[in-house]
Amino acid sequence: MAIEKTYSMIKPNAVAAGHVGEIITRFERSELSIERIELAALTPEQVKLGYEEHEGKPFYPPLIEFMLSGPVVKMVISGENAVARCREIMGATDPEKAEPGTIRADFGTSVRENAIHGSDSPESAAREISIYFG
Ligand code: IDP
Ligand code: MG
Repeated sequence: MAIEKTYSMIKPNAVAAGHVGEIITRFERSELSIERIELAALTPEQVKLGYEEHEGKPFYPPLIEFMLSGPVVKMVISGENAVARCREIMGATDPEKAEPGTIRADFGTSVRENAIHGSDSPESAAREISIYFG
């Protein structure tokens, strides 16, 4: 199986609510490794590029505003099938539809404020690592 890297970030609502430790613990207890981690305020340029694929959708403007509303925790996560495995640990986009025990089910407060981001492919991961870590 392929060793991959993925980009993940704990979104502003989960940082503000004090769930960083619990979320990081879930990755530490998984077979994945946290390679890089940093608390940071994103720039508008980073968020617009990071969510470029959603430009023009009704949820895009409030999503950009939300992602700029407070600090996030940026992470590079690696391991076997890291992209898919990270998304399993995160759960579905809508916290109400996410499997119990996933990060989004436990810490997401709405579809928009769903606590965590994870890349959707190795290509997106490389692009997002470059956008967010430079
Ligand atoms: P993903 O984060 O599970 O990959 P995407 O479809 O790529 O989901 O959407 C990116 C982000 O945009 C979501 O994580 C969520 O924060 C937000 N989002 C997606 N769909 C909606 C929606 O219908 N309403 C509000 N926010 C949304
Ligand atoms: Mg996505």
